[in-house]
Amino acid sequence: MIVRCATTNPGKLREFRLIFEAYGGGGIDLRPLEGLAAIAAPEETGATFAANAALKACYYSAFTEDLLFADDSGLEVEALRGAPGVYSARYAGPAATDAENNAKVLAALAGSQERAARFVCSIALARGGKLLGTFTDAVEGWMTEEARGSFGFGYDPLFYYEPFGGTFGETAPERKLLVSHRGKALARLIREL
Ligand code: ITT
Repeated sequence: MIVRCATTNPGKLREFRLIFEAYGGGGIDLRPLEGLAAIAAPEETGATFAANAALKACYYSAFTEDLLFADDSGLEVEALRGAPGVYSARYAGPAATDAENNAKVLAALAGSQERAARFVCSIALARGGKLLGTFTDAVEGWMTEEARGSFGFGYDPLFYYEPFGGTFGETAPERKLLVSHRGKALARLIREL
């Protein structure tokens, strides 16, 4: 069975490939959505990860006959009342880099002892513009005071995961996927498929 993935984020795509490999493919042939770069991205107007994942999956699935999924994910920091949340990719501005977003979140937390945070991931599955399901999961951790490690992407170097004794930036991708928001949300989708 061919399943298309629609994401413009290379970090996410790398992780999806790894997760499908870890599940031995499960009879699923994962492929990126062809021509994605030429398709205008939809506006992410949802108030929740699940709403934005559904919006992206429905939109992009109109460009293929195959099943397609999209991911909406991000970091919720308790002391920042859930920010950056659904704005995680553009926290420091519409074209912000990971380094700029990380610097902004560290500045917002400067001097704060309250550093609990979670990553959340919603994955929506659709075909022909119709939503078939949404799968959400999360992982709890702590915000560090400086970036550590160069694995992963986004906020990984700032996210301390206590059971591993290090940040996701210091965690090999294969290990991150066993506990991560994305690994667990995709496992739910794979079980459904
Ligand atoms: P697509 O919409 O094309 O998939 P995007 O990067 O714009 O790509 P999102 O709107 O879902 O996707 O934003 C997710 C952001 O949340 C991402 O850019 C990272 O900054 C952050 N993020 C999500 N998952 C993460 C992870 O596993 N590790 C670190 N940061 C993550």
